[in-house]
Amino acid sequence: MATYYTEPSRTFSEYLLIPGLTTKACTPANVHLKTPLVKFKKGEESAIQLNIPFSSAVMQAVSDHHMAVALARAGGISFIFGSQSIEEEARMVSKAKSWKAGFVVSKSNLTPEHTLADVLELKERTGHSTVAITQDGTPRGKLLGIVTSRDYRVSRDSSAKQIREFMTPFSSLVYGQSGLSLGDANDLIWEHKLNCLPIVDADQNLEFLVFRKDYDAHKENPLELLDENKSYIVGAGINTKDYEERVPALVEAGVDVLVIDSSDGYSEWQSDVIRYVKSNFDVKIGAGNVVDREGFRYLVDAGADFIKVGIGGGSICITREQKGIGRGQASSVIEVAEARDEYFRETGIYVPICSDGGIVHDYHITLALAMGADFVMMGRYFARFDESPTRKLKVNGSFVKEFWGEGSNRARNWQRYDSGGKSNLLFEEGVDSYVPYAGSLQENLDKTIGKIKSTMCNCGALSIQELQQKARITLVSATSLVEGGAHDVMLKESGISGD
Ligand code: RVP
Repeated sequence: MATYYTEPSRTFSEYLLIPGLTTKACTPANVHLKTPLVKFKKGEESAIQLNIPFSSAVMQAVSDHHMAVALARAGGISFIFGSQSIEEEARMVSKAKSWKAGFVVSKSNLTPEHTLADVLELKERTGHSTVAITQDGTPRGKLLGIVTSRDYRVSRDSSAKQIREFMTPFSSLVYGQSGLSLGDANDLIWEHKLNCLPIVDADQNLEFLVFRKDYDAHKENPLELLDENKSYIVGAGINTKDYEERVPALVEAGVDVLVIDSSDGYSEWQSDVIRYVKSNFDVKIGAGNVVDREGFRYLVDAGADFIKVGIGGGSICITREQKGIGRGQASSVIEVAEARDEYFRETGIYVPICSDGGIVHDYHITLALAMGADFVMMGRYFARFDESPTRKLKVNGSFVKEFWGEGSNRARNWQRYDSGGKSNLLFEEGVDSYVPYAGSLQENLDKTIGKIKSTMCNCGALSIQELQQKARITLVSATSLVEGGAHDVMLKESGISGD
């Protein structure tokens, strides 16, 4: 007879945190979000620790080398998608690994035809006083000059003055050629008393800016996740089919950590992959996805360094509808976290778990952490940003970005859904969609992290570990959910004019 669970499987929106005592020391500035990525023994530290508990999904529409650099710079990790050729994936890993900390893609750009008013407006909006002037106004366009606040006087100059009249033109700029090392860039900065050194390619197209202040202390990215060679830490996805060719290529490219990307990871295939990797390479490997104690234990016994949790909760995922398998994300995390703690008590080995998929609101992240996740993996969240690899389009007057599932016909990642049959995707388990465009990763992360830290203070917790110990979590009734949003008021519509 089948086994029946007495409890329904639940999702994050069904829970809330109840505040604990907030001491005066418990301020967001004192909260840290450091968290282990890979397993470690009691009393020791994890060999890789994230500075923020975020990872980006192993998906074509989310994690390429650009995302990997941007997220590592912020303190998290990307897992570059594996549903591409081995060569392409290895190339992306190697690009991300060779990206040098200190080189930034220019965030404020205008053309010579723009005016002083545009410069001032941009400065007000972004806070950056250095503006790259390129032919087409893009961060990678032909560099024609630079504007800094030393180039104009707001009190004297007309705001209609064109940039071409007051920028420092390319002919007077000190610049570096692409391929310059950070050390050499810094020498130029000091020699010429610069604040910013543009790096251009052979065709004068702008590649990066190197700021004096970035080199000095990496102050802008105090949380960046670097290896001992000051390269960003980068992850990559693998599958249970071509791992004997893919893993050596990724290791050669310098990958720091692998993850077996599968919709259902409780399988002998995964166990084989973990054992192969462990006996041939010195590289960390995560496995999954699982939703219960048994799945966790099976993959941990095979040697996995972390376990990914979640089936069917992803925003683009239709696995539950198509196959009738899965479990509410909250219930999955709660049970696997219990299994992880049990395993730790028994063996003294702590195996981090990652809650993957189904994060809709920022507070879902805090709940996942409070329920025992060590970090989360998100697809939709990151797909909305400039740094994701997909096209930005205007649909019905609003900017959107494309976002498609690995199990959709567009990605055709059959290896992720394979259970030993033919080498193709028999039916779709994901959809092709749009998500609202949301701007830059860092701006959004700052807001999300601000909310998480604030909630942690409400709960009296200064670290994720403390949150997990102290959190008090309640189920919410369907009726009380209504109370959580704005209710019994008439919302003002934007754009209504007065008198
Ligand atoms: P979300 O953050 O809700 O967008 O979920 C992302 C997760 O969804 C991925 O990390 C992966 O586990 C899962 N996914 C990716 N593709 C598909 C699919 O096509 N069904 N599901």
